[in-house]
Amino acid sequence: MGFRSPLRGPWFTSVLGAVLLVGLPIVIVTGLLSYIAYGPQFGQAMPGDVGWLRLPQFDWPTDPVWLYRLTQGLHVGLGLVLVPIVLAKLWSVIPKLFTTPPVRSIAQALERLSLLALVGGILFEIVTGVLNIQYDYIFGFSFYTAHYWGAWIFIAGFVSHAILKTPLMIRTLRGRSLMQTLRDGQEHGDSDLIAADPSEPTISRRGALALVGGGAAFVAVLTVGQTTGGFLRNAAILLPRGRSYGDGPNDFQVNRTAAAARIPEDHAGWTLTLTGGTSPVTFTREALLTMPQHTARLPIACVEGWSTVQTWTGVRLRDLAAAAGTPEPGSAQVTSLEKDGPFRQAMLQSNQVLHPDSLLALRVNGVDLSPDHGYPARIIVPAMPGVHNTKWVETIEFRTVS
Ligand SMILES: Nc1nc2c(c(=O)[nH]1)N[C@H]1C(S)=C(S)[C@@H](COP(=O)(O)O)O[C@H]1N2
Ligand SMILES: [Mo]
Repeated sequence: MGFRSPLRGPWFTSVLGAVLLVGLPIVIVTGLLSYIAYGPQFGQAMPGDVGWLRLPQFDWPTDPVWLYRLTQGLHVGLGLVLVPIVLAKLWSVIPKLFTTPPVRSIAQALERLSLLALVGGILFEIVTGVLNIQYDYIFGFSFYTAHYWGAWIFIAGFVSHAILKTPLMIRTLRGRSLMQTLRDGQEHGDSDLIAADPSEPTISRRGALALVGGGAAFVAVLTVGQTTGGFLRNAAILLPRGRSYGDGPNDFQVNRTAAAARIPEDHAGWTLTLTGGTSPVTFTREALLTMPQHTARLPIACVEGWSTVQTWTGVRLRDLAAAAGTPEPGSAQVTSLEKDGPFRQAMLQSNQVLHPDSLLALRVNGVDLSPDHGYPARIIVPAMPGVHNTKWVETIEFRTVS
């Protein structure tokens, strides 16, 4: 096969490789942190049983309050921004992927296997990740499970590739200055990345780098609005869900609407039930409003990368724990009015119940919660993944075990 672009060469590949060598570990680590933030100790991270790939388990912190907003914003945002660079890097090494004969030695067979994990793994992670933020769980299998196992295959490929190739990358980048290479446009030396019979360039090397960088910048513009909100939110077309809708003070991202969750519209008979003490305790919404109210500015940060900061008012979870007769719970199980759906319940860690800003929110931005944001009451806990901030809460069971 003739791959004749004069742009290909070790220098071009190395520049892209250096960017990915810095960027991809951030995407990997923040992704694994997201798994831990979901609370695998409660069996509520997916996949549940990961055998010897079990990550260190620790209670996800509640401080700083923007922690998950940062880690997951980076995971999704940086992950998207790096897509054009990954594709350019793959393009730059295409001749290598098609060398003949495909296998010459055992060492080379192993190297090619690691390339398969690297290339297959990253393409799989990009496709599953992008589809998950575009559509509502369209997979016949669990997105989380697929994305988790895919990640480990990719990590294995990435680590072996980085060990094998980083020395060559450093040598290549040291050998020629950026300016020098951009100026004369041609790659030199002896490398099977350089076309033996190059065609006429259709674009300069400078232009090629600008194209790739511009692609990444363009994706960045289409992404940052998911976190910044405001004008750029309209440009965040890569995250169509979590767009603002609602009225007045309730006008901020809604993931699942009350209608979609089939929450009844009439809450006249609603009560909150707390269990775990000697006997269950129930509260009407009026009764909750007569308890001490606390206000906190806290983010909701979704696994899909979008986030928003709002001002929530309600009863402290630790006050509710005390009212239930369990002032120092080891954990708490929150259950929603929602009848089914994967997010109808969540387990909270002890630190998430006891944090002074952890609330059963009744109001947001000075008004009652809207039905879509969880009326009559919802959970809001600092630094917790959005998904565990259960809406339309019906019961909380405080437990002694953690
Ligand atoms: N009962 C229930 N609570 C839920 C959900 C849900 O589907 N059902 N979605 C969760 C998810 S994934 C997120 S990101 C937040 C979003 O809250 P918001 O719609 O008020 O912005 O609510 C969480 N609480
Ligand atoms: Mo979410």
